[in-house]
Amino acid sequence: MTAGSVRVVGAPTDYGANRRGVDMGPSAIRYAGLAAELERAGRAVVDDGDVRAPRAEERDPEAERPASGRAKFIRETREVATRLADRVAGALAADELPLVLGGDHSVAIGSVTGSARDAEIGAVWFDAHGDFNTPETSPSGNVHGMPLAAVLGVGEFADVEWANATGLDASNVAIVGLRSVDESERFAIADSDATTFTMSDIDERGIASVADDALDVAAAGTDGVHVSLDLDWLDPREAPGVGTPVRGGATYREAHTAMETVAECDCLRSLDLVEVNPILDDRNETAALATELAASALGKQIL
Ligand code: 6HN
Ligand code: MN
Ligand code: MN
Ligand code: MN
Repeated sequence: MTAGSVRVVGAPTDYGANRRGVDMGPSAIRYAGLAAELERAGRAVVDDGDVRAPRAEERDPEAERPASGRAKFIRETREVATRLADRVAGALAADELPLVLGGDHSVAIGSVTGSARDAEIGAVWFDAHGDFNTPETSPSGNVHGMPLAAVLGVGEFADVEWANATGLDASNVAIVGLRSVDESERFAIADSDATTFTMSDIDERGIASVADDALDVAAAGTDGVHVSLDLDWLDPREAPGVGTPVRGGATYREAHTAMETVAECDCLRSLDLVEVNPILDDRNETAALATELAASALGKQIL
């Protein structure tokens, strides 16, 4: 399943989040040595540059409004998601593995819809958050809290065609590492067929077993799995450069073990590294960690 070459695509957005700076994530991750690290993992790397993303300052966040509720910069999110989906689908058609560099997590609407365009896929979401809000339930109006609901067509997203991933069924979605879920989001997750693993599950069962189960859920009956790695899945002590840090996250070793489980699954179809915010980071260490984790997911061996 795992394709040989990796095609890197940056999506430099920050309007899906409250705090500015995550649009510099793609540069920071490249600067941390992504290509060299992936080459050490035995992968050929093609860098496709960045998709064009409008600057937040030039746009009115409420220029376009959802039918109800709030979704700031939804028009800009659609522009980027549409462009990114084409790039991701193009890489897959060329038998390459798309690696998307965010940007805030709203970019995953593009990577997932692109990955699921011509295939049945599953998805594993490594995240402190559920990303299951809709414009109606969102406490913030920030679209980075909505991408899973969007691609699954939850609530008002049912009618938002550009955001729905045709080849993804909620029964093939697993969320790993949950520890910050909004009240209304909780019901939406419970109502869906998605499988959830909280940090407590990881504490009790160990990450190897949890990651293995999550990948089984996602891979069952599909053509491959999209892995969306939100760096805030990790504990803020390991990954300080994120906009919405939550204490009590995965450790450095747990994160590597999870990504090694991804490599072993031999089911990886596409990968996101999102929410790296260089302004909030400490000497680019979160970006460096993101490159290391990508290498583990793509099969880097110690010996
Ligand atoms: N992320 N649940 C909060 C919200 O505003 O909807 C936080 C979302 C964070 C999303 O980190 O990708
Ligand atoms: Mn997220
Ligand atoms: Mn998150
Ligand atoms: Mn299916």
